[in-house]
Amino acid sequence: MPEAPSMEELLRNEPTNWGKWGEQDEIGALNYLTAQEVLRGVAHIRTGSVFTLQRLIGDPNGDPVWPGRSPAQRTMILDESSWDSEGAPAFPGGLHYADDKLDAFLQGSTQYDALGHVWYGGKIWNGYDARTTVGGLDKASVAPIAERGVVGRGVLLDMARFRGKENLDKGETFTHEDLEACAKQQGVTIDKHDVLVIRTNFLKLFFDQGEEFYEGFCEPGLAYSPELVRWFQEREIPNLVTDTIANEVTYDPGSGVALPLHCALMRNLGVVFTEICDLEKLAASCAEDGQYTFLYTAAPLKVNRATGSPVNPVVIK
Ligand code: UVW
Repeated sequence: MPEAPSMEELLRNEPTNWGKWGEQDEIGALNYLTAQEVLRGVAHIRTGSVFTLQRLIGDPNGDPVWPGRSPAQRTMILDESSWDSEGAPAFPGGLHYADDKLDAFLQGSTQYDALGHVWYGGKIWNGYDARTTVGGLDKASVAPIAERGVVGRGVLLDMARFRGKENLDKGETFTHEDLEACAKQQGVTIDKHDVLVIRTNFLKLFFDQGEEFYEGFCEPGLAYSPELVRWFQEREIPNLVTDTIANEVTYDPGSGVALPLHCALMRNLGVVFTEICDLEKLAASCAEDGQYTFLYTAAPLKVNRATGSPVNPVVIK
């Protein structure tokens, strides 16, 4: 394969939404989710069934993470044994309690990426200087997303079921046209401002394969094309939610470039990314009752200057 072009070269003709919501904007396409969009989502609540999309942090079977990151480590600080020894804390009335702490990559589980999480050419979302990331994100951190919250109509696109598979394979790709075809088969439309929730069930392989999962690591997912970027721009998609670690095919098969949609969608258009969701219960329910649309709600944690944050999105059908 020829050497991969630079991100600048690959995306040189791609649109940006920089400035569209003002020079100080830090939430990008979430601006599309107005109060009207919240009510449009609410109109898709039919039975009141609730689904939470976060994976368990500290899963005894392992936590899938991007290569180079490590799963969260929870440490017990206080438990009943803490009162065995002399010098244990003493409270009037004899109260005992448990405390623990987490040492975690903020992108090491189900998570929202901040818009300033990725960049190229020295500029992050909205044209802010990439130097504003040094020591912490002064611009476009996850905190403004957390402050805002994410609520709107969600639509599940079950690509694994659409392809008649238990899970998509390593490096398997799909396009916006495939998403449309999947929606059509499910009897729904992808409307302007929908939160896209895409199921691949690829992380099943993490739990089936163990360490082998990381050999030749290449997740399946959406593949970059100018048409796909235009489709996201025209549909004004606020939030891309998937059950993979990085929301797109790891290496663009056309160019070899790693994660170009992080740049074309997140950095340029301000589309917010949510990764590593567990969509299995939601997908089973949608397949059973044929209702693929719902109210999608999520709020990452308010972590100052952070590049991302764990989240437990809640879907109500
Ligand atoms: C990278 O950006 C490398 O990963 P993610 O978006 O999964 O956090």
